[in-house]
Amino acid sequence: MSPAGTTTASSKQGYNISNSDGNRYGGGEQQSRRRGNAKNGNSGSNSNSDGSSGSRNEANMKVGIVMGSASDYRVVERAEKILRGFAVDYETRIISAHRTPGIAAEYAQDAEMGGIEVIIAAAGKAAHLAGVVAAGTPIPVIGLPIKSSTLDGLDSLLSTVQMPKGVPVATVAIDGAENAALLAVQILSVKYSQLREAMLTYKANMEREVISADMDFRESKQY
Ligand code: C2R
Repeated sequence: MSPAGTTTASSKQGYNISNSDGNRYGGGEQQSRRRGNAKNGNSGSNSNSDGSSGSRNEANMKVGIVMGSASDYRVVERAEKILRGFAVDYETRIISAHRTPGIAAEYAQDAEMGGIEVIIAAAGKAAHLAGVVAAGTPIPVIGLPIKSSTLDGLDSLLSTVQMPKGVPVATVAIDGAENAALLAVQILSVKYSQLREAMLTYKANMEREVISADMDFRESKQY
């Protein structure tokens, strides 16, 4: 039972963070691959894109990303990039609470068993995906509202964030893919101290970049 496709990525550990633009925060070597039949990242074998047996540890599968449609991927791929930068494993799937309700429920139910520790759910329009997934799992769910309609994403934002009490969805900004990934990293960093270190470095780099931009700006204005 597989939707249109599944993207997975895994990275060897190592955090040699260099900048805050989403390029690379971890020194780990990336291994990306497509796997069409795995329900989640832990169900497959440890083979890399080159088919060789990888050093990937099953315990590395951390973030599950679901998106309501392939059309959301232009935003979601920015979250993947951040996760790769932190050497956090992820798996992205196209699952819709509206169009594939059975698979959505099954995904939520099986996520924890599959080793997923945080879920990012991206959807546009009447975005019920994050809420439905959150209803079916104790794992924290980050809602990523996608701007995909004539309402500029306000519909997605409200339908993601306005959850009834008892079923929280930690919602980021409309198309806020980077923050969705960063929040996922921060949640994981409670358990994985190396991610906390990486996040501190990320923040220090970001601060340095802004200070440097400020200096350049003031120099150009000759203040
Ligand atoms: P199409 O581009 O496939 O028509 O989808 C998707 O996330 C997408 O942004 C248009 C939009 O519909 C959204 N969608 C949802 C859900 N499933 C798909 N909001 C859901 O289950 O909430």
